[in-house]
Amino acid sequence: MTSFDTSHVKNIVLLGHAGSGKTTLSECMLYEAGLTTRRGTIEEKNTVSDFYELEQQRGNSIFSKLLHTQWRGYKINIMDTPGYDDFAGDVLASLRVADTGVLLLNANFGVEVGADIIWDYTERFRTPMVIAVNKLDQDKADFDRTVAQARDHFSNKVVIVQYPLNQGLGFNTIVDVLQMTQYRFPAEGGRPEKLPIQETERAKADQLHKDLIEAIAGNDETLMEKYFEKGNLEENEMRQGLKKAMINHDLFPLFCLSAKKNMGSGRLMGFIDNICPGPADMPPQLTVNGEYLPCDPAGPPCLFVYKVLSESHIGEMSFFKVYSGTVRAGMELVNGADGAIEKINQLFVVEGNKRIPVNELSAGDIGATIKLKHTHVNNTLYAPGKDLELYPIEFPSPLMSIAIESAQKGEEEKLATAIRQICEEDPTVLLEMSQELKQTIIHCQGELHLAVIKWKLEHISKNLRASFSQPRIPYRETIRKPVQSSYRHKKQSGGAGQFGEVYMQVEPWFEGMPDPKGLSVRGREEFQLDWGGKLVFLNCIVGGAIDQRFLPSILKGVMDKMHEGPLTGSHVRDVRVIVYDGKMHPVDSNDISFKIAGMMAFKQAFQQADPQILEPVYSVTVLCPDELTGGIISDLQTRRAIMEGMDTEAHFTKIIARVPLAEMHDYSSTLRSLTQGRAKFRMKFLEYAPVPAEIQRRLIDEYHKFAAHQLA
Ligand SMILES: Nc1nc2c(ncn2[C@@H]2O[C@H](COP(=O)(O)OP(=O)(O)OP(=O)(O)O)[C@@H](O)[C@H]2O)c(=O)[nH]1
Ligand SMILES: [Mg+2]
Repeated sequence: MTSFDTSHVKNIVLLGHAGSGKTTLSECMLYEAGLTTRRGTIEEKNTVSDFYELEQQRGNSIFSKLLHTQWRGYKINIMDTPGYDDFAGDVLASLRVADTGVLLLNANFGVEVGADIIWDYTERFRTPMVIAVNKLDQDKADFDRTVAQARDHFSNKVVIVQYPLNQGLGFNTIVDVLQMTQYRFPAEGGRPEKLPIQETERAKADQLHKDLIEAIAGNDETLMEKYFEKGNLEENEMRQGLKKAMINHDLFPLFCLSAKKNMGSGRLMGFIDNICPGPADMPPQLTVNGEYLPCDPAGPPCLFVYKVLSESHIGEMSFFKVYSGTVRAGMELVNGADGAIEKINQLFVVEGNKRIPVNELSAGDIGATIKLKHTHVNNTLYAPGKDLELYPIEFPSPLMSIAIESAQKGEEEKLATAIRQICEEDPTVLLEMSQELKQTIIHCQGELHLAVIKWKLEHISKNLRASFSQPRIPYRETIRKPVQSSYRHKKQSGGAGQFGEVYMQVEPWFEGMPDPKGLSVRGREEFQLDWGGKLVFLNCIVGGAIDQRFLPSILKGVMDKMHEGPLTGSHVRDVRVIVYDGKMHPVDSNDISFKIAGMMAFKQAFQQADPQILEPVYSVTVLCPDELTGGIISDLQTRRAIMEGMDTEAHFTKIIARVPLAEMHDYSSTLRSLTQGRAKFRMKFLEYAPVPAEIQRRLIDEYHKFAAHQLA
């Protein structure tokens, strides 16, 4: 394998809604470049990219893949990404390192929701974008509608480079208005005949050519002057102008494809190597410490790890892009995250599940290495003595949580290790060991993502048996009225006795609350509780009824109950406790006596103070096509949602509602089946709110049964 210099590398990412044809296009690209002798298909389960059994079973890509071709002296790294939004993390990671995105649209359906979601991501990275209208061979293909939707949804700067002459079942001809050529493909696709544009299409092609020139000139003053002077632009000027406009995110050229029949992919690759920006054309990377790092093969070596994969027989494989310098096998680099030295023992270029060893990779290129010891996704490795850490990828926050436990005693540690390995590979899987809920919880992107996690667990160890359940809800307890109580703890059994008596008032706490009337406050402690809300503890004891030294013990007793509330064992919040009287015994009073008295007085008062269970409420935002709002709102109403309003965001209708977390458990799968995957949602913690009375009764009953069961 020859190594490629920076100016001969292109990094493209294939993007699009699930099923738009990305993997099929990647097969065409490999075939066109002569890397394969036969195009694999999804149906025959033999594509280079979808090599995992799970992908073949489902007929969908699940993991992003790195492929590459050599094409007219260029190395084109191709990242094929999964279309399902559950795998958005992989899409974001690939976008981070790509220099051009190719967004596939299915000509049958126009702009689907996945494309809208992805477009948002590409705006975040300002990735130069090419749009490819695919499946033009299908009966219901509608090119004009797809272009109109692309302009409407993405940008009016989507500019036609090609249009189909005969879309639908007999599709075989594309008119190219950049080259002003008509391409007619043989029935089996591949290399087209290049023809002059036929007479009947001349006027249309001329007009689109003019539109293209004007769009290009409109972004460049020099070109605009030339265009005014000569009424035209040379092909070379158009190329340069188009490239510049793509880099600035100003123009989005649009192409035609039938990936299935391999029509159009050769010209698309020609455009990629000829015009699409390469790594050195893109703005330099900004390092975390504010310096610019140009993509220079002679600069200090610096690489960024965007993906990690574990393979049973080779261990951990790290995928990276070289952002500066030339990385050579055997080199030692520093990991910016912890300062550890990593030795790059072997370098590879990657072809699906094949690795081809190379000696070096230049700035701009993408490759992989194995057996790094301390390196994770989002780490930057660079030359010792430098400080070149790059900004990390911001992965989407989780949308679904599930509790997991080992189904076999003694396997807990094995299971934990396997989950940690999954988290290492997939930064959108988060693991939480919740002390409060006494559960191990996995946070992920949705039902499909969870199915993949389960599959990975099995893949890591066939014998691991895990069971999954709905996570408990972190309820809170509080009170609604002030109550006074007292408790005397007295114990006399031989030796030293125990005695402590406490009088307290327990009140709902609120911001700006005045001090109690008729009592003088001698001591005040305020606690911002770890679980939210406050405890205010006032010492209003008169005349030394209880010694100052016992106050911390009383507080400790109260705090224990705050930790494990009297109603359901949930944390208590927003309470003010006033200790205003009590009694001591000269010999028997001690810390433990006052701790018990404090705890019991608090518990009694709490139960009489109109106690209330609070539940976490989330702000839920659903984005969907307008016609689906009715069904989504009716479903939300069955989840005790309070509708907050509707709006628009990008091309979605936005529904905003407040929904208790307890009602959101299955939301990702329900929303998917309700809308055939055409809607997406996000949720954010808002506040704790009172649960309705009947739910409070049920929760208390359940807790009592649970506690009785624990005691039995
Ligand atoms: N008729 C027709 N079918 C196509 C074309 N391109 C892809 N397909 C079919 O569409 C289906 C989906 O194709 P894929 O290549 O798996 O699509 P993808 O975008 O990779 O899908 P995900 O990986 O799930 O995101 C397969 O059945 C393909 O055979 C095309 O141009 N014409
Ligand atoms: Mg695919």
